[in-house]
Amino acid sequence: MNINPDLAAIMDIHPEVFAALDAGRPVVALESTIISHGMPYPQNVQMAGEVEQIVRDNGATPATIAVLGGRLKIGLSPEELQLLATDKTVQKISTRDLPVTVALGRNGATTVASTMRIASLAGIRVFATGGTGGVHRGAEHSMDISADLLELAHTDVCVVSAGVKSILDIGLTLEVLETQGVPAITLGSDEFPAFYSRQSGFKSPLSVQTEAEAARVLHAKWVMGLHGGVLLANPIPAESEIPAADMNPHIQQALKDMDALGLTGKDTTPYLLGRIVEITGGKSLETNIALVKNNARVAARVAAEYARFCQ
Ligand code: PSU
Ligand code: MN
Repeated sequence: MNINPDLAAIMDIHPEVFAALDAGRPVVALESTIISHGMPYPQNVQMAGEVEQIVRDNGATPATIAVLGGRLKIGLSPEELQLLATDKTVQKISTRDLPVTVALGRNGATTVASTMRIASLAGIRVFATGGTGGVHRGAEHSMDISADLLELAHTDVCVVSAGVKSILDIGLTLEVLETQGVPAITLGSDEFPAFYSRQSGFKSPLSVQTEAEAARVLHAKWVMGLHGGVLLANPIPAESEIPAADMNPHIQQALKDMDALGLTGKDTTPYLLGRIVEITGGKSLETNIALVKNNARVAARVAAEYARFCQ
């Protein structure tokens, strides 16, 4: 591995992750905002451990990413996962926050955007999450467009997600991805999925049928020098989904409650996720956990297939 010494000086790559990267074996990055701000305790820490195990069971090494004490951490200990799951002072940090968090020696849980960037700095090309950020509803007035979309435009990482939550504007999100040259590819379906639900009402711009095909797409993209990420959308299994028709009224309610509180910016996604758990009596949390596990499984297989191009 070839990492510039100034960067290496602020980075801690877990020995197991380092060994895998050094040998060209498959590694899957995992984010930490989903732990600190995406789910309640103790389900969050349990999910984090189980997802790492699923990555291992499917032939790859997990690397959960965060910033702790100002250091870029790639691969966390069980104690560090517990800290992220319980310490309310840990901030949700996106790419714009990285310099301050590092310079001032703070703790931060990384979003899709900042996890992608750190993964890429360490040479990790495949990343599993739950759902990515996107264009928020009403963005034509608020300009609230997740930095996740901009990071996908620039950083060479494949993000495996269950699509985009319908708390966002899915149509506008797909438009921004197209403008930025980001392939949005659905695995095994012609319809782009909506996180809790398999159906979104939007046709997927692109699709592939297998993880091996997805890995070939990554190789083709990057070998052509087409920099930037790939969004690989992986629909939640039918037995775990909340159908779109059941979900939509819950989402409307959560959006209404958020407007009443006047929440904006980085607080909106954590609020909406938490409110939807309350409104659904915990059902959406089960669904969220099921889809993250499903994404970890697929990401490990994509990473294993992609590693064959890098020998
Ligand atoms: N979607 C989820 N759970 C999450 C997130 C998204 O189902 O926890 C987090 C991710 O870290 C994502 C971030 O990058 O929310 C997006 O936040 P924003 O909309 O503020 O960009
Ligand atoms: Mn935002």
